[in-house]
Amino acid sequence: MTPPAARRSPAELGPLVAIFSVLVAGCDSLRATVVEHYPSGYAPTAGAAPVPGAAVAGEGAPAGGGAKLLRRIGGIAEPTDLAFAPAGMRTLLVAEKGGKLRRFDLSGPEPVEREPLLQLEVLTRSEQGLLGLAFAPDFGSSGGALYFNATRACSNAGGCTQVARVQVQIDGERWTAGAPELLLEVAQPYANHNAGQLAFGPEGALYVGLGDGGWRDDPQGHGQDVATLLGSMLRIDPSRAEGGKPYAIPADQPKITGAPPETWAVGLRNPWRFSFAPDGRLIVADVGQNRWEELDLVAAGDNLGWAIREGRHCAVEGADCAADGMVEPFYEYPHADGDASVTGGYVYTGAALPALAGRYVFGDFVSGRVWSVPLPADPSGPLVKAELLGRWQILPSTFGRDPQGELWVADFGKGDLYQIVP
Ligand SMILES: [Ca+2]
Repeated sequence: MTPPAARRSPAELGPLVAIFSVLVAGCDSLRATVVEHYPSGYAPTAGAAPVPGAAVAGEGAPAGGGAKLLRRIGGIAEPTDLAFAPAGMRTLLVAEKGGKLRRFDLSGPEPVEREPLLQLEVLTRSEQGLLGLAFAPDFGSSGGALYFNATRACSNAGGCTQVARVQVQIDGERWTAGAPELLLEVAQPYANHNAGQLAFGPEGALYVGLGDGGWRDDPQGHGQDVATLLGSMLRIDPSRAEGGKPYAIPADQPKITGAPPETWAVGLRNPWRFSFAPDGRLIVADVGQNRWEELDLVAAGDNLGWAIREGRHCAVEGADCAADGMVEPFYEYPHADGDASVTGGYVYTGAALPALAGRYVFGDFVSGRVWSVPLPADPSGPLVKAELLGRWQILPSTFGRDPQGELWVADFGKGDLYQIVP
């Protein structure tokens, strides 16, 4: 079907939908799925759009007490990440794909926007852009280091993932950022699967997720090639410089034969979002290709299986795809009924939705469904079961968790930020 002119095409929706245009080049059925998923709601005037300030229930019969979306902030251009400053600072930073880093004061009943903190020059094709933010663990009321992950111009024609930091100074309501200091640069062969998340682990090291470098079927084999940083989870200690690099390698880094010292786990396709559970375990939502989206509990040195495995299945049907030595997901869901691209979230640690206590909340970027799952003690056991919170006419590009443990979700398409409420 052809969408009416008032609706945006997948390409216009930006990188995370444009991926499907890229991925499904030659696969019209999935392209059609993406387009047809938006029968309404993507024109700004569509009647189904949520009302500002009102909580909007999702479609379906959510288990576990249900949830609604309360619109807190609008007018963001393609939000890619939400970073809440530490407790007491009542500040939210919002990354826009185009490179702007916006700041909101949450100390009053309604968010108040302050001066943008940064406007970075970034590449913006497909899944490129300003993609991730992380406050240093010791960031405080006088400021500190803020890290970002962005695809930027470099000597490589495909662009480079750059992980960099800026020093932020806070003087009352005024935040100022110094010049970016480059920490890590990785050439990207394609404009998709650039991953994007940054997060500090409980031990204080910085985790960087890198996708397989893009296109489809991992044509350069980065997923299982441990010698490349692509297709891997990296872990660095940016609090000190060592060995000629502006960061150090943590002393307990896993030894993966043939891998660069930054490598912490391998076999990832596109770990767009990941986070840490309260017990310290790393939860990665690895975006799938043809049939399966997956959630992984990842430990040091793990091989997550891409591009041999997709979910708990062969990535290529009928291929030799034994999962020997690979870690399988603890949850997977198929591409069906509009579901096509997982967006990882957080374990719920808030108080407003007791039914979600201790459960991991995540969504699907294409269908707008949001679910929760329990975290199993043994991730290699039977797959856990998900409970649907609801389905909304949103493109959930990222979740955020505020200092109270309440969850937010960003709609990439319309640029609204919602809080998940009872
Ligand atoms: Ca996998």
